[in-house]
Amino acid sequence: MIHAANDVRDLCRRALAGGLLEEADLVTLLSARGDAAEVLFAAAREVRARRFGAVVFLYGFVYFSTYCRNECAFCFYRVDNDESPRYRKSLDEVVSICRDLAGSGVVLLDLTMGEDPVIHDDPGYAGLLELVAAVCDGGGLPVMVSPGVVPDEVLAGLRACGADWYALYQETHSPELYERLRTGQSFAARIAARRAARRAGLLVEDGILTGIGDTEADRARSIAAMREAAWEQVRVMTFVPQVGTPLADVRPAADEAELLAIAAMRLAMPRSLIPASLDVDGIRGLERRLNAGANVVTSIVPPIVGLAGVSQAELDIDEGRRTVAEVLPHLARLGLRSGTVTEYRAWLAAAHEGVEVPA
Ligand code: SAM
Ligand code: MD0
Ligand code: SF4
Repeated sequence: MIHAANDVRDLCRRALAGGLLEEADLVTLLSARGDAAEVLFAAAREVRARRFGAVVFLYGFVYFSTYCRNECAFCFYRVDNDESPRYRKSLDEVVSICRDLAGSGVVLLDLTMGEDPVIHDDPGYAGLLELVAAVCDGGGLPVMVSPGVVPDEVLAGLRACGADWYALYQETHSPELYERLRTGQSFAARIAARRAARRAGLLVEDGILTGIGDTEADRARSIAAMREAAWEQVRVMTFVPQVGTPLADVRPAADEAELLAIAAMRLAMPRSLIPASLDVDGIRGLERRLNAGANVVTSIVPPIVGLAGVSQAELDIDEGRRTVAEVLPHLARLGLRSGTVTEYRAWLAAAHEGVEVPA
């Protein structure tokens, strides 16, 4: 144990000095417990401070269609689940929600959908492109799109409409585990879609799930794979069991593995944006994730308008606790502040150029 704590300390020192962490080193970091974990979190905060200062970016989340043709084992919105709320917001509704979110102080709008057959069966994806164009024109903010796997031309179309980001999470970079999670969906096609998005000029977010049969070795492999690809944003979320799904009875995991993975990603990918999602444990889980080295808060959802989260469909939403106003005091308590749209646009411009913005 003492041996492990010293190993973690050495690895953190190496990372802070700019050295490379091998996959085996990542396993050591992901195995840290107690004091060793605290050392890791402190190093992750130091790396974040050097690159980003006190700035944290706040992202608005709009789940505009909850219909889906897929059957991901972990997801509340898988096709055959009749317990999940299904809705499809109109273009006007989405534009108006985005305008309100923009007014509330977020710096990005994340337009997310299930693989809704109405949208995916339209060969040109005209409806999706029209929606994204309307939000890009109307919201005045950078836009991320999370539509699932779409053809290469559609990725180019999204960029042409003004989107900055494509989010598509592999969940795991271990093919056998992937097959159990995203049953019936091609592992290779998902990887290829992210690559095509980059070729189309979009910034890319990849991510993993934990607490779902993954081991430290699986997570280390994912982190190494995401580093190799140099994705601009990388995330980890703890699996939240969902009623009406095959994994409904899995015992929910605590958030330690997620926190360790956030910190290990921060050391391995100092330049990347790393979210603390409100969609796992709501507002009460926020400070722990920021203390592990996250520098983005995602899943800020406007109350009242009937929008759902993904892994926490309702948690904190209607009570207005997933809002900018609720997030700000937590940032302040940790000596952090929310980044402005101007700061965020500067970061995006540099990322599109492939250069780094000095903190
Ligand atoms: N349908 C698109 C897709 O799957 O790419 C876009 C939705 S994407 C935002 C949904 C993501 O939320 C998944 O990739 C997964 O990482 C995460 N997620 C879904 N259900 C979850 C759950 N029960 N617990 C934790 N994370 C979950
Ligand atoms: C989140 N619920 O940020 C959202 C979602 C999709 N790009 C993001 C998983 O936690
Ligand atoms: Fe559909 Fe996405 Fe849920 Fe999978 S994770 S079932 S693709 S909404």
